[in-house]
Amino acid sequence: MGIEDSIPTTLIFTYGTLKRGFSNHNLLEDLMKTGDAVFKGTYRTVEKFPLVCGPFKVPFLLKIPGSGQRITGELYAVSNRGLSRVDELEGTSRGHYRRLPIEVVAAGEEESGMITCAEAYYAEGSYDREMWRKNGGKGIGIYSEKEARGYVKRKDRPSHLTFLDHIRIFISTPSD
Ligand code: PCA
Repeated sequence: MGIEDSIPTTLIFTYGTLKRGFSNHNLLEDLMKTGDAVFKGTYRTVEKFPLVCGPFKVPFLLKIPGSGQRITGELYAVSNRGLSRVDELEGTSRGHYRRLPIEVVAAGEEESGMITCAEAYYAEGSYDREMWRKNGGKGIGIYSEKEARGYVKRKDRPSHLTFLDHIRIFISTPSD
């Protein structure tokens, strides 16, 4: 990687555990210390999207625009060096999440109509529709303390199954 890979140029809209106060925020904290990430503020999606919880209360943004609610999250500028670490955490090469464009607007500045093009970690297309169905077509607008209650950290999950196995089981277990 070259010097340009340490400049925070990619805007990442975080909506889940990467946000301040949640379990994976320490990665962004690390990146902010070296200038590989910069906090830009609280933002909201322009379109509605389903935001649901899967196994272990892990949050998933589903790429089904128009369904669900407008989502509130935090925007960060991240360097290429930083992005490779976030991609690794989000399992972009393991079929967990996919990093794709999303349009957001600064919270409280909705009137100005200034749209920012960012990227977000959406659930992979291999299971997102089933996850929406499993959640009864009900999404949340923000991943809050309340929604995160019962979250199980990676290290505390049964390790004989992969994350995708857990997603399959979650989807195929009837809800009550
Ligand atoms: N981490 C990423 C995607 C889902 C998650 O828990 C985020 O906070 O945006």
